[in-house]
Amino acid sequence: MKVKTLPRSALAGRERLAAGAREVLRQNDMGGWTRAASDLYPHQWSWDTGFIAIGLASLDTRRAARELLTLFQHQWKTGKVPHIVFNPAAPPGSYFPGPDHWACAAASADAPPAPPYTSYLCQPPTHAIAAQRIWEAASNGTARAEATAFLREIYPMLLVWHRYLLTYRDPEESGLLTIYHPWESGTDNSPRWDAALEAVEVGVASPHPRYDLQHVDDPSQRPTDADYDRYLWLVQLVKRATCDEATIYRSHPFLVKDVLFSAILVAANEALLEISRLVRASHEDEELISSWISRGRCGLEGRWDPELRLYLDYDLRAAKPLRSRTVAGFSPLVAGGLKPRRLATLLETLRSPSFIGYPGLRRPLPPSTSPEDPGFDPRSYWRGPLWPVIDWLLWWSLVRAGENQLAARVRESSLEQIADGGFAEYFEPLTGAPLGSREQSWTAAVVLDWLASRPQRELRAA
Ligand code: 2M8
Repeated sequence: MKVKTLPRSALAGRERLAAGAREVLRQNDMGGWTRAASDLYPHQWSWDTGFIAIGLASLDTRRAARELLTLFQHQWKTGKVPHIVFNPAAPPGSYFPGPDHWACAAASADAPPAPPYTSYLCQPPTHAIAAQRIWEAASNGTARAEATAFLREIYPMLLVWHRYLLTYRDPEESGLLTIYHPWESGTDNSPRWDAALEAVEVGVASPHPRYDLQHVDDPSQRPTDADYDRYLWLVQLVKRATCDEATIYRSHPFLVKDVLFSAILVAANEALLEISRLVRASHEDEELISSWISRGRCGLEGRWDPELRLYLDYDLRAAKPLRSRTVAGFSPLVAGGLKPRRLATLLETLRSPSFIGYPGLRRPLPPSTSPEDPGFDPRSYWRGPLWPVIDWLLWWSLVRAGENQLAARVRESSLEQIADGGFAEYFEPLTGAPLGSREQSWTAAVVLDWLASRPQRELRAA
């Protein structure tokens, strides 16, 4: 099959885009780790780090490896990788809740030495996927040898991280992971969590500043004060439970099985399985990781909703599915291994007017929340806007599923959107307007990965 070459003007456009992406990552580089964004997010975030390392892999595999290793220096004794590692040099008043708010985590016997302080929540495990990508990108002799040494170093840390998730966050062995807070999902104010949050009785929380609102054009792009009341109350409850997982599991009012988190863990376990072979880990490790993959796929399959034709999260407290139509409904695509008929049905939903086929979309990309969902808001954060990082996950999953045409369309549309609107955190789906932070590291990172010889990879996978 012939690879189509781009006209000269398009190539120049791509080069400009790549240069812009490199510049965003350079500006946000704090020496060994990258802040999620220049003003809004001056710290290191866990799942952002995975995506950032994927982007850096196409520039410098050694630097990309360091990005992950820096994060894993702050791994908890339980294996948990904290959702934020706080930058001690960030100016006070730059982010709330900042290090002082979470400092009590240092009191837990499981916490790593502080400072720097960490949060006591976690986020989806993108890290093994990034580690595998770094090894793939290191193609010449020295870089390959270094990347193999890096895999040997990070493998045990990844293994205990995944083991933490599969034990503490899935005591039922359901294959689905429990989150304690919408921040753990990474899709903070998504309508996915509305019903479960509504049921939380918020007690007295101390007043909280909204520094985040200084860094966006319009407060409606961020979660509301009422959302923050709930977020901070849930943080306080985890604090009261002294971060003890069994206590949280018994007493916490927000316990939700998150399908996107669970699906990312399945994909990460596939990467970990490959890494275990590369580092010649034991046969028992291989068997264990393979069993985690099957358990995850099986758990996800049970969350299919034949009426919405999507996969749904599950509220453990209310003992019922959370019925909202969001991109998380496509999560098993990320996990892979779908039966052909189910894959076809799921792709029909993706192409339907509920998502990519919605009339009036600026580009054929899936809004984070379906415009047909009552919770849809085209400008509010995870309630409707398009997220390049989600487009990357979708593209990556479609390539893995052999759906190359649709994958290429997602990649091209998302690149076009970023070329027009810049390296924004998210975009308005009806107009394409950039929203949120303007120099978001993971947006730059996915652009770099997309631009690094992608058509060839799609053809190889075909
Ligand atoms: C957003 O979340 C943080 C809280 O963790 C915030 O709004 O302050 C989310 O988009 C999350 O997924 C992301 O990891 C983080 C940093 O980019 O920002």
